[in-house]
Amino acid sequence: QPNSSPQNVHIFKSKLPDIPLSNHLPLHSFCFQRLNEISDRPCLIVGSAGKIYTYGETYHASRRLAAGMSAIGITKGDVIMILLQNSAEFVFSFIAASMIGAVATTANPFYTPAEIFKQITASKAKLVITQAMYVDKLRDSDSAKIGEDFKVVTVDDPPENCLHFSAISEGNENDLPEVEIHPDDAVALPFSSGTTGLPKGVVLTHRSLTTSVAQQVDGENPNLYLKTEDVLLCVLPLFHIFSLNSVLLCALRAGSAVLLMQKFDIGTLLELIQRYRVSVAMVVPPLVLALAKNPMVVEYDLSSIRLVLSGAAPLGKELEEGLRSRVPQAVLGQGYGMTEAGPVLSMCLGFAKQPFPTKSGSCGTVVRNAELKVVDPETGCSLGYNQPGEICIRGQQIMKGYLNDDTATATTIDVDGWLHTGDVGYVDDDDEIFIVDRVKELIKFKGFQVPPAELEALLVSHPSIADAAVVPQKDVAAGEVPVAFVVRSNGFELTEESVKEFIAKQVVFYKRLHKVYFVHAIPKSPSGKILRKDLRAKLENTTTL
Ligand code: 4UU
Repeated sequence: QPNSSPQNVHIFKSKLPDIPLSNHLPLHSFCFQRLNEISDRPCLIVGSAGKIYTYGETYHASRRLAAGMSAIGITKGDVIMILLQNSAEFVFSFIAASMIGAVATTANPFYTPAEIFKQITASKAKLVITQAMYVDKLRDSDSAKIGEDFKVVTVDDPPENCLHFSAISEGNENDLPEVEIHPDDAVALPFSSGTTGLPKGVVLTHRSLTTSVAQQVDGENPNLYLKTEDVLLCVLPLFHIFSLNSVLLCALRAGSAVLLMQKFDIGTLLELIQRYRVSVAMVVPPLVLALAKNPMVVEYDLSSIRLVLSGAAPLGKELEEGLRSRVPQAVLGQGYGMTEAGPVLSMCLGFAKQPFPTKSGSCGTVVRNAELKVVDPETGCSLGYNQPGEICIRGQQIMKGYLNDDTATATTIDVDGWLHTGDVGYVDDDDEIFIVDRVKELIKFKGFQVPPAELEALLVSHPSIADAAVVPQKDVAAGEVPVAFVVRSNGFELTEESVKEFIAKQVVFYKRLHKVYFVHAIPKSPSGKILRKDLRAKLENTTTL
């Protein structure tokens, strides 16, 4: 590595000064540090029920739950799975786990049984908190069994062999065990495929998350200035790190209110924004599309919105302009995150207390107390301003590593502590970051991760498929959709429909294949790696294949 000597590395920093970090605190203590001051302020607003929990109520509900979890045998280092849509119970469960030194792994309740079990098995979850309607998905596995390998708690009427939430949520705070929590202990375990391969557990420690939240909302001039009077829209799923970190944890730290919505429905969303005077909205590009284009929007009063933060996928300039016309009073900007990066790498400085001017299309500036560099993907050489290359990040917020996977960890975080994102971008003269491409395999459907390796493994398990490759195809509504190149193994009987159906049965809706192209061979490098760039180029150059 000719360029690994420090004098050759061009390091980009925030325009905001570094600040002292309170990242020695356990995550829950950090989030409720100002509890005495704000205990009567609204914390969680459950949109569907109109129920409001104050900061004091949220804190104590979490403590009682922590005591209850502990009473059924969850101890420090144990993993619990939260398999819920956005709800107060989700929040209590996450904080309660932190309070007893346990680790929360979050999963999409729409996952298929196979997808859920991969995560339960890999994380060795001892408790799953979910809704009764998802319990059937937890029954049909030989690898782990309800009652034997893990317990199940449902927030509604419990089916057979399951406990009701009240069995753990009414614990006695005085029985809460004293646990010593080290900043390097894990607190969250989201799953991500990273730059290559299958989904892996991403070990985020108390230090990672307190650092990341502080980088956003702490300091004299916070990068993301949130006030106690703010109401944050929480419609993005909390099982994804964007919403968990930049909505929930940031709001708690700042003392703002969080409006929880179980699922996206444009009418309900608009109605709730108007009713609760939502002031800050974290969104993904498909949601921006709805807000920019849906005719219903003009019938509602959105004048309370002062800030819109889009992330998880690229936001086109036209879309941003479309949204601007709907909420002209608001500051619009982006955040750029990656689960493994803790997750926030950069954020719009237009959100700061003393804002900086920013450009549309930018993903913001690297967060404070962190270092960012751009490297040539071929040579590893560090690049200066305006030169696109792979974005790398270093700081206390990044993951500790992948769970039980030293090899994957070592290919993602190098010996100097740089996390390689697999994203290609550049930093312009005003320190604003622009993402232009991706060198990793990952496909993003509306901001959701679709790991090609997972679909490829399923495809080649089909008796009539000899080889397969999955790549992204551009799509107006979803950003990208997964499409497959398939080599048949026996004649021509296999149809596109049957391949699509074969996959659809085994995966969550956003991983479904949108197109199947039958080919004679998958282009590969001499070492056997799929030449994804060639396949992507094929899609761009040909309208019909
Ligand atoms: C272009 O998507 C995320 C996290 C997003 C996030 C978190 C906190 C955004 C703002 C915030 O405040 O994580 P993953 O792991 O699901 O996906 C990571 C990948 C990135 O590597 C990049 O390819 O998602 C893509 N991505 C983006 N791409 C994330 N944000 C952006 C963006 N523009 N703004």
